[in-house]
Amino acid sequence: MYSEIKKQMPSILEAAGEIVCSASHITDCITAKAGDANFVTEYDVNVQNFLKEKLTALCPGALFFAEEQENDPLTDAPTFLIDPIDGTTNFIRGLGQSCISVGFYVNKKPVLGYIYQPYARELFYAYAGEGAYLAKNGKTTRLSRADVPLSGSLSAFGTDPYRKSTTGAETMRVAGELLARSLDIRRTGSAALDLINVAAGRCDLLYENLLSPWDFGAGRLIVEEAGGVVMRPDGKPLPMDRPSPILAGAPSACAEFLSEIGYRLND
Ligand code: LIP
Repeated sequence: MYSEIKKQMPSILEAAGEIVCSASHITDCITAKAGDANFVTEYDVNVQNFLKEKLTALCPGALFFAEEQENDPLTDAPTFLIDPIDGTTNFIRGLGQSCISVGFYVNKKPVLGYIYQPYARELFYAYAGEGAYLAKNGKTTRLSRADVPLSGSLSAFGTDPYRKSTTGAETMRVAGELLARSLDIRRTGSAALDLINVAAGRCDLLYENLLSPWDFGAGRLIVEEAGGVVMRPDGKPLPMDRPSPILAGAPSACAEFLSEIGYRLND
């Protein structure tokens, strides 16, 4: 099923990636959004509009749940969850660590997931029940991440920066606990990049106090199809219809997180 989407997505994402990589005068087109340090650029909107145009032609009638628009609640209808530039602040600063994330959901369940890292020209994708893959330099590799304990993990965390004035202390508590128990910790500034790093075994765990469905819509499927687990950091299932705290990674590392570190925010 969805063979035409599967066939066309790589070229659509490559073209979207060109919008990101060819951007110029980015600092001239920034708008502040609600919260601390939350920005959107003209390029986020351009990529989102480009993707909506191409995906509407590819899948007429599909709905969109995307970061840079007002969204109706997620329904059971076929829906694309889009973060046009995940890691917007990285994009603004030229850090080269941003991704384009597109998940395709039906009945609020992940069917297809795509994350394109345009600077590295790496396309990560997964089809539900059919595995996760990395396509790069004309070669496609199936992803199968090892199970490792926290002591053998490189642990990534996000800083929930748009709410740092209220959740920053908990973020740093968890980061300190992860540093004490893991090989080391990492913070990339892009949740989608963190999730593909977990799927590829480059990292082994991701924790963040709060992400939106467009941040993790594609990445959760890619991690799960690569042999990882994804949940809330209290062990409950990750909801797809609202922002949520997230824990993703190797099963053993995540189990230790639940028993040794835990989650203390009320949401
Ligand atoms: C960002 C995430 C990042 C998280 C930020 C924000 P954006 O996405 O990728 O990991 O810490 O809160 O959600 O806003 O750059 O698309």
